[in-house]
Amino acid sequence: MMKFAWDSYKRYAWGENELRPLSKNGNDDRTFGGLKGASIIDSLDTLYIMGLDDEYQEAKEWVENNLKLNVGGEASLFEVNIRYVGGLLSAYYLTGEEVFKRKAVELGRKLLPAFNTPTGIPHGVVNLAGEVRSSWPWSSVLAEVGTLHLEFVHLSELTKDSIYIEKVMNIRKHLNQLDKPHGLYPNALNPVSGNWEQHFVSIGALGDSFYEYLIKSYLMSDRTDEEAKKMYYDALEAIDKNLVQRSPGGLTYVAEWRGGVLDHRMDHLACFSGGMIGIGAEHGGPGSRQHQLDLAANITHTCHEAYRRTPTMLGPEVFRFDDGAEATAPRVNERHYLLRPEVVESYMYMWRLTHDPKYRDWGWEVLEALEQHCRIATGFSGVIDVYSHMIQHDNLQQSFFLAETLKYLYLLFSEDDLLSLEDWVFNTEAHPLPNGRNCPNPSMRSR
Ligand code: DMJ
Repeated sequence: MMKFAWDSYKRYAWGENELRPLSKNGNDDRTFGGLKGASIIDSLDTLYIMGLDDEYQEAKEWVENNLKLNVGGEASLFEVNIRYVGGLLSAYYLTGEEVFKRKAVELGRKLLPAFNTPTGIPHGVVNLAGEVRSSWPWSSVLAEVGTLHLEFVHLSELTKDSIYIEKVMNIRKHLNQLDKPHGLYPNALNPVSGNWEQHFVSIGALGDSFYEYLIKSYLMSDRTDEEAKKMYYDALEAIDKNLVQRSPGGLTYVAEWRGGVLDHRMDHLACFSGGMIGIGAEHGGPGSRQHQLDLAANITHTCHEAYRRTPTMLGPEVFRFDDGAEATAPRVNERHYLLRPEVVESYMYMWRLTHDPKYRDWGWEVLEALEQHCRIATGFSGVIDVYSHMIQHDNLQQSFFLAETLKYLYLLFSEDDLLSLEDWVFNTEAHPLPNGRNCPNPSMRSR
């Protein structure tokens, strides 16, 4: 599947950010400013661990000769960090090739102007030409400002320049000292005043990877980062108390919170939380371990149900638990599947943690559904309505499909020592970074 996705991208969209398989061309969305080749950067480590050596060499050569960083354009700080910086760092740690480190560091430096705000809470958009924005038309998003830590710690380690760590520690300290409604973190804050902008809380879109980076910062520090640990378990306790619900049919889900009122829906994005809560369960203290493992398993089960209750066996973008809905998507505009990874991500973590064969069975179901409904002659594509037998494709092979969905599926069916969870921490785009004991010394030069 990876080879087919790669060959299709190469054939129709080489050097562009993503493949549009129906129209057989590239996707020139401006998320990355003037940066190109997002699918190549996102694929480097996947190709490498899968032993697709020729393809990995093509990708590496493209980075050496064609990845231009002296580009302008307004880019998403979050997306450039998780895909480009994370992808290049991970390729460096896996292969030891200096070119990846050089490019990661050069790009990391270009992200720093985003932090020139009165509070140091970065703006979500960064001008890659280095121009500083004079106004902040939008608020900063929790998941975006909270999903820099893993990569920035490594940038400081590699450059011996503490500026990156200082930037992310400032964000963390700021978030830590803010008042939180019921201990919950709202999803938006103002980079000028530093205050919350509204009281919308979610572990799906806009919130998700903030929580993930807290527990992973603790794990990546070789379990020394006590501040991250405390913030994670406090946040999880508040989520458990205020957001975790049980449907009439017995499904556990994590609702959203709008100024104190629960919205009984879950984003597909929120399904990453099964895996996150699973890897955190080990470290929260003996009293909470089993409870957190059960919560992780129950959420993962619910996400599987969201897939199982569609005729395509692919899950919708949003599923609801109100007006008689139970992990289904009554609204037509919430029924798409974008090749997202979060459900197989949780299957992979839960498999590694429990070795319960059901997680491999569930992963296989997804693999078959992808082959049946998302594979077309010219690549893989998302689908517009997972409840329809008449499949309509969305014409996009997302770069995270190569970085995450296929990598997590591969790891689900590999031995546990391939990118072992002891030694590696995956960034939110599934790019593995070495944990404290191995950091920053490249330790996996052979597969
Ligand atoms: C990825 O880019 C990352 O996993 C991010 O944290 C959330 N969304 C996509 C995949 O769905």
